[in-house]
Amino acid sequence: MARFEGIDFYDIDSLLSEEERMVRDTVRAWVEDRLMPIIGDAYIGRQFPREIIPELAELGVLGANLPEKYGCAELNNVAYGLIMQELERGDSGVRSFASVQGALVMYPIYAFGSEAHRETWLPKLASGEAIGCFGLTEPDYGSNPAGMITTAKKTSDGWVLNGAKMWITNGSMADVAVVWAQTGELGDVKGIRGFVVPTDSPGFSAKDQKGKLSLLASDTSELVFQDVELPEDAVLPESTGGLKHPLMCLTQARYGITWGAVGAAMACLSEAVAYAKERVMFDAPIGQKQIQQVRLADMLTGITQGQLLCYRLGRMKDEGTMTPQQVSLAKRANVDMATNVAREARRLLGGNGILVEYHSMRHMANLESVYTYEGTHDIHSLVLGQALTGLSAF
Ligand code: TGC
Ligand code: FAD
Repeated sequence: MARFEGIDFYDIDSLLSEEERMVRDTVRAWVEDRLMPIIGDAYIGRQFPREIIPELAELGVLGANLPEKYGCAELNNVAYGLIMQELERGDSGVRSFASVQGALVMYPIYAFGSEAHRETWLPKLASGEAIGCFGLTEPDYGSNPAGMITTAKKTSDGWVLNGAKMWITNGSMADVAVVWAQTGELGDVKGIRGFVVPTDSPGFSAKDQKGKLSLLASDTSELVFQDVELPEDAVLPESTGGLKHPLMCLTQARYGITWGAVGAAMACLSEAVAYAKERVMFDAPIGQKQIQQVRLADMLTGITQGQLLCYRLGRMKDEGTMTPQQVSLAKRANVDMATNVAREARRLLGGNGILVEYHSMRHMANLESVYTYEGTHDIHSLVLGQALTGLSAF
């Protein structure tokens, strides 16, 4: 398969700084050289390829938009987005690993933790020495995490954690979990708070989620907390606003997904174009048939629209004007677009399209998870409906 050259119909490249292009090209080359040769086997083997973690750290992609002071690359948000795009061009599970580590573990420790939390955990998480996971979803509270039943009860010298979390990315590999739990209202503090939980704490267990048909090269696990005793300072001290603080983390991760989905779609279009030019049927390349050209034109249109959304969203994030509702629109639109592009690419590939040697079906299956996690497509529809009407339909 030829090296990936990029898809940039509207010359978005010319809007990027030299540093942004350099970051994108570095991660792109790593994906080509290191990830693409192994991702098919990792997927079929249902294993996250752990050997890439030191390389991801070396590339500086873990918590890449957080400060250098804590061992991070301190890149702007467009460069961060481009990293997510390139990683997900390889595989959504690899982007998920980096998203969770950076946006859902390092970000809350940075934004809501104490200086001691930051100094203890951020350099280790940036260097890949420690792996993190984020526990919000529960078996009975997915789209509505406000109802969570996991509790952290205050004791005289700390906290005791009880409950369970479901569908947790990196859960079995993690050294540390950021866990959200009901504490009951304590003075001005609303009742859901974040806790930094070392996974070797007695009473903590993680179990691999069996039977997945999507995101196979990713660790997805259930966490159980049985009387897990935590010190007083396990709580993220600034997480005092109920669901608002975990939702702020989700906004960071959803932002990355917006870019990542475009990367997956680019991989599929690139594969489809190459195949359409080579595969001969009825004495001509299938790319010469009008039906396939319409298919490719629709893919290119969706990707170009998605790229423009990402670019504008990234600049707004760097200016500090981006809203969670704007992120909802982009996550919803781009993941839907990528899901359609992957399906159409797989169809264009005919029988070969179901083989692991090609990438579109892997992306198609992965994107079903991406469509569902970080707020389902429906939930983001309701966020936008509320933004337009002022009426909540949840
Ligand atoms: P609601 O009353 O609307 O809001 C409570 C407070 O939070 C504020 N807020 C947000 N802030 C930042 N970012 C957001 N996205 C925010 N959404 C709301 C809001 O302004 C309010 O603030 P304040 O000051 O008034 O207190 O909360 P609600 O309980 O009605 O919930 C709204 C809803 C349904 C949108 C929310 O629960 C939701 O987003 N549900 C979806 C759950 C979800 O996305 N879970 C993801 C789990 S993690 C995951 O999937 C990782 S996948 C791996 C990977 O990322 O790769
Ligand atoms: P439900 O909330 O039960 O939704 C079921 C259906 O009902 C959906 O179609 C939904 O759109 C619809 N629905 C829900 N509410 C409404 C409504 N008000 N109106 C209309 N329709 C509605 N969570 C974490 O905390 N950490 C992680 O690391 C993590 N990683 C994940 C990895 C994978 C591979 C997957 C699949 C999930 C992961 N999740 C994680 C959980 C994910 O965020 C949830 O699956 C998601 O929020 C949806 O919750 P649910 O699965 O319980 O579906």
